[in-house]
Amino acid sequence: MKVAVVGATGLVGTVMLKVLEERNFPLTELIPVASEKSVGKEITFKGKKFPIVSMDTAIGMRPDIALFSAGGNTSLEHAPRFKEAGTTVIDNSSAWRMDPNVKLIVPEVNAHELSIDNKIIANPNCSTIQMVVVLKPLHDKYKIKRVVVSTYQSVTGTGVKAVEQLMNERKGIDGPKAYPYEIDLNVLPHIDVFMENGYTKEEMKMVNETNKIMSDNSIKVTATTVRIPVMGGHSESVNIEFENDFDLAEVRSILEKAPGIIVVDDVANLKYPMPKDAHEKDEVFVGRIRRDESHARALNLWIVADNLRKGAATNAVQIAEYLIQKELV
Ligand code: 2RA
Repeated sequence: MKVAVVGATGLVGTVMLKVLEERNFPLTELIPVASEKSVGKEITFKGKKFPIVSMDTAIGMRPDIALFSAGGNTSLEHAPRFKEAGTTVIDNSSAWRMDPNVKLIVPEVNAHELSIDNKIIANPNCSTIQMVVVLKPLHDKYKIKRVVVSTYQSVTGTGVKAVEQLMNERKGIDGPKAYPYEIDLNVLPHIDVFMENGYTKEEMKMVNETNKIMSDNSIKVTATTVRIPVMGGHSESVNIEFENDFDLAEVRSILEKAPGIIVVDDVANLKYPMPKDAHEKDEVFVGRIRRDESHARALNLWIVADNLRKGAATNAVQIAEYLIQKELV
């Protein structure tokens, strides 16, 4: 299995390489791809050195799978070229997510939709992935009517420059700015650009991607996405209104048995999910499970996951694993 990692030197690309190594992904050849300035440098994978190559060289090597994390424009330009060469592309950017001809996949939710014809597959937005992993088993049992979500997102979601801004501010030194305001000791109710309707693009991603992944446009979703000065992962406060009544103990049992979920919910002993505990893990952590006492059929949850792993790299690698397992590549 020849695998290209496009954007191999970026934050998510680096994590994808780490996840491929950790999960002993069955690759016979690794093709790291990055911008021209990195071509010729080497990355180490499983103790072996691999030269970083250009996009054209990688396409010419005809990989079986290409894991992309190189931005939307790069993906729009080059993913079709890999497809033409017979490669299956799994793309982390938002470029293809809402394309009606492209599958938007979270393996625990809708991997069954994949077929051998899907040669460009979209990886959802990190804040959407961790939420739908939890929504899916509850929707199957109780049918979700509406979701209200507020997120508390790590600066790692923005990238290296944002991490540098936070660390510089904590040290009291100046440096490059990823945000319009200080992020240390602050929160920014602003992720990505503002839209006509007053939502941000990040918020509308959560709305639109959730309906597509769940294959149910009847689910009403509203979101407020917020940037906070943490590193380990994204946190979300989620309120779910169901069509049907539910039993709290049964909800907990369903979540404890659901794929990809770890329930951490023992407030008597101060046990609840936190980004510092989710960091570098691949599961979605759920806690603070409780009835919404203001509504007969509503539930409150707290959901945390490492946005660079399950929110991006691990989800993409899990899609690739599924394709191999089902002989779709
Ligand atoms: C963020 N979800 O956290 C977006 C993109 N990674 O900034």
